Amino acid sequence: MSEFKDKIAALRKHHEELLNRKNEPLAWGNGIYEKYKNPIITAEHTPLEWRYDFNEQDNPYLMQRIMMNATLNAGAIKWQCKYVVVVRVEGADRKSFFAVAESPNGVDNFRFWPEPITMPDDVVPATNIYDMRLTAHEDGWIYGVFCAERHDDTCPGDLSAATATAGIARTRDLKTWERLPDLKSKSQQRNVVLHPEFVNGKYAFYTRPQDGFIDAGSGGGIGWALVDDITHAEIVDEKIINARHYHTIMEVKNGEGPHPIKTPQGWLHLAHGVRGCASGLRYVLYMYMTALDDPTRVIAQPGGYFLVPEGDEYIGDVMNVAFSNGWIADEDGRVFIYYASSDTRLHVATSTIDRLVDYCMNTPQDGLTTTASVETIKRLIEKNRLTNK
Ligand code: BGC
Ligand code: BMA
Repeated sequence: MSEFKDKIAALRKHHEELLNRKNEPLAWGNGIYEKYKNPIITAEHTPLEWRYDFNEQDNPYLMQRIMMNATLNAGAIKWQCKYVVVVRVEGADRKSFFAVAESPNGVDNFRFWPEPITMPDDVVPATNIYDMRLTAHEDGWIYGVFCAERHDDTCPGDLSAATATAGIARTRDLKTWERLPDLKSKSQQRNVVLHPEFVNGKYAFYTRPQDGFIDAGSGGGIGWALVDDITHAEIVDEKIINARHYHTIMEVKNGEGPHPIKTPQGWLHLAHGVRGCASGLRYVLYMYMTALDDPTRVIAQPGGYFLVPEGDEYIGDVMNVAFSNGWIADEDGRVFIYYASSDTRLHVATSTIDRLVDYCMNTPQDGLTTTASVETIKRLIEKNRLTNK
């Protein structure tokens, strides 16, 4: 065998070892969910065919011709008995694209399908697309709602001026996608999510109105809007269902994660909250629940964060970020929470519907002041004193 062939064989072996690596839950977590030893998908998991030219004449040094930078913020769905994620893959050129990866068990052995998704751009073309939320809607389609980013041409002198809009596409097989017109809205929108059921016969969206590209603005929070026609979706009325507050984990911004999970006790929501600090923005995950008969009425709001970056998760392209736009509720009650750390790699945390509902219903609410927090802690101490008597 030639030296070139040996190099390829070694590369493939190394890659296979990475793809086949077993994952295991970490001990001594918080009891609410288990985090895992290894991230489930990194840039190195992307197929070698996407990165290397294997022709010896054309690539004698066996270099990566196209480098991959990160694998993050994935939509998720259980599909044909597989745990499937639609990953935001970002190349060295800072362009994100969507690619499907699947696993037999949800926690390891994720493999990408051979080609990235070709997302039709037959609407106003976007410069970058990212963060797809997947919704298997009761109308029979699987929808992908994602952020479409374009330069803001009203500011020709400013190369960083951009607009965020919700792109909408649908599919039956996760391979061929039909692009629908972007969601029409008075404001910019990021973190838009399609609710899985019709509400009053209409499509329902979780929205996140924002004043500017980065700035979520003064009054905002997670919004809600009903839409008659998904093929020409337009927000007419929007109301805020999960507002932000001063000195909380979501003081600056918040946004819906994946679509909520239906449980007998209510809709279970996963969202992200953002606050500003000297090192920049800190993104963490939090949960809340809304009523089954009215998905806009909050019935439980556990205080503080649910999941944050820890250890190596702090380090990456955009430090101090935990972000999730995908989870899978399995038939047996297990929940697979797919989250990315620091805009760099994808992880899983596992829990169950029962544990997450218990967490939402029994975690004290944020009293919004130090005094209230201390009183909450003292009530628990007193309860334990009585229990232990
Ligand atoms: C990035 C996103 C980010 C957004 C706002 C975009 O250009 O691609 O990851 O969420 O800016 O900061
Ligand atoms: C946001 C998101 C994510 C990203 C996060 C941190 O606004 O939409 O794409 O993970 O910023 O950079």
